[in-house]
Amino acid sequence: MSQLLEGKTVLILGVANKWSIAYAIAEACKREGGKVLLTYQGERQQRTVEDLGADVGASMVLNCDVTRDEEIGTLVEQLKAAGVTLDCVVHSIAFANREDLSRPFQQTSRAGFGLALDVSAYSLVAVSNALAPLMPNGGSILTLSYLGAVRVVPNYNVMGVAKAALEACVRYLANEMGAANIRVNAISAGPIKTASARGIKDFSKVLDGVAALAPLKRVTDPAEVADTAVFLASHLGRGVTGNVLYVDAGFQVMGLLGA
Ligand code: NAD
Ligand code: IMJ
Repeated sequence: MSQLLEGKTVLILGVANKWSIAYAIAEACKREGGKVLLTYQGERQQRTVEDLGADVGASMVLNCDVTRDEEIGTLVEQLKAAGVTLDCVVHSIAFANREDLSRPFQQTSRAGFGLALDVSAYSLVAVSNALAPLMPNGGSILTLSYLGAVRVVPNYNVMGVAKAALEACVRYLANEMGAANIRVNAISAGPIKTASARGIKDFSKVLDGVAALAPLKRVTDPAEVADTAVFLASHLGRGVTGNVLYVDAGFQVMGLLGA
């Protein structure tokens, strides 16, 4: 069987541990013959991500906190120095203050709003602009979104606003980068039990609700998100840009829930 990412190099930002959606994407990229490079957020994650990198044959595992322009700059310099060119960049990063994901949305502070949008939306713009020069043959940029971008999901709050901004960034970036044959898309994934879901009030109920109500009558498996990421990164995705693809067991098509 031919492999979909043979000869392609994929940089993946957002692996924290083996449950990360980004790690499932790294595994799928490796399976399809892609060369995988990983970044991690600060020293605290270095060891874990280096170990996971070894499991997917990552040739480089580099530091990058996306809120720091100088760290994005250093990342680019390290890649350039190693003579790397990229075919795909996966942005699988989000953060909001925990208190902003539990108290009423209307109480969101200016600082909390800024932080959520900086980490979860602006970082896609910064990373895309910095890495585009390393994609001389065109390529595919991919980010992860959630239904809370376009519908009200209890407690998602400022993250929903950040994901709405992220999806708009995808469209504006896709328009500008298309001339360089760089495609920009988002996958809107159904709820998955990762570190970013840990401690979220009633998350088990969210999963049970989706399993009961979604057309496929089950929750989303990270490997399904990863296979769609492979499609978008590969030649098969060459006609798709500026899009948000739902990989959510069909949940988003439902109008009346529970009927
Ligand atoms: P995760 O916690 O494993 O991944 C989030 C990643 O963001 C971590 O690796 C973390 O280090 C990184 N990050 C946060 N702030 C950063 C910063 N300043 N610089 C660099 N990296 C930073 O959880 P996940 O569920 O795999 O989340 C990945 C993406 O998928 C997120 O964008 C999330 O919103 C999205 N998503 C998750 C779900 C879900 O239910 N788990 C559903 C849809 C979309
Ligand atoms: C997160 C909060 C509230 C409801 C939620 C989620 N639902 C889902 C998520 C229904 C599916 C997970 N998700 C899609 C995210 O994007 C999570 C982002 C996130 C999670 C945390 C938890 C820990 C923390 N800050 C966070 N910032 C962003 O301190």
